[in-house]
Parts: sequence; C-alpha cells; structure tokens
Amino acid sequence: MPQEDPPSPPPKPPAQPRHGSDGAVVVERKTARTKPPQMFQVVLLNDDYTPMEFVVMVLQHYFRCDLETATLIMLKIHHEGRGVCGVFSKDVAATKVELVLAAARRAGHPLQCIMEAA
Ligand code: TYC
Repeated sequence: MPQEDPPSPPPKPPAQPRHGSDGAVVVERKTARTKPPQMFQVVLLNDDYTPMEFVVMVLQHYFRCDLETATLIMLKIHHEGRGVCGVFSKDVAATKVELVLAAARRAGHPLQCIMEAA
C-alpha cells in the first residue's frame, strides 16, 4: 500500500502585536490560508492480455463511467498505452487502485493500475 505522508505541522499562531516607535500597538493581520489537498489521478496501463470487456467493466464499476465513455477510455489506453480514469483525493485514489488490482487478479488478468500526483 502507498505510504502516508507524515502529518503536516500545526498552523502557526497569529503574529503577536508589536509596538511602533510612538508606542502605538501595530497589529499585523496575516490571512490564514489552507492549501487545497493534493489530488491524484488513477491511471490504467495497457497490456496485451486483459480483455477489452474487462477494462470497460472496471471503468464502469469503479469509475462510474457510462458505457460510451468507458469504451472511449479503454480504446485510448489500448492505442496510447495509458489513460486517466479519474482524479481523486489521495485516500480515494489509493483505494480505487487496490480495488481494481484485486478485481483484476481475481479474474486472472495482468491489468496494471497506478496513481500519480495530478
Ligand atoms: N490491449 C488489450 C487487448 O488488446 C486491451 C486493454 C485495454 C488492456 C486497456 C488493458 O488497460 C487496458 N486485449
């Protein structure tokens, strides 16, 4: 399973008020910014053995594609070697990869599925 990143440090407390040359309190306001979470794309790789129908089923079942979209993505992978199935938070992407690989191995197919920073 992919390793988790260490937890990020807690946010710094707001800057302390300081005193100006005339003794007045100078308040420095810093806007608190929360970065959006890093997103990950789940990618299927082509191989010579996994049946096209199985890849279409995977795209429909695990990535909620309709039949037409699933078929287009499968053909793109078949012709170009790889294709993005969706973009998710880290945990969701990791779970999708695990579920797809487990389904492929159960069915006896060598299908490869990876996640990469989007
Ligand atoms: N290339 C496979 C075939 O000809 C089909 C295939 C498509 C396999 C996409 C994997 O991710 C894949 N049967």
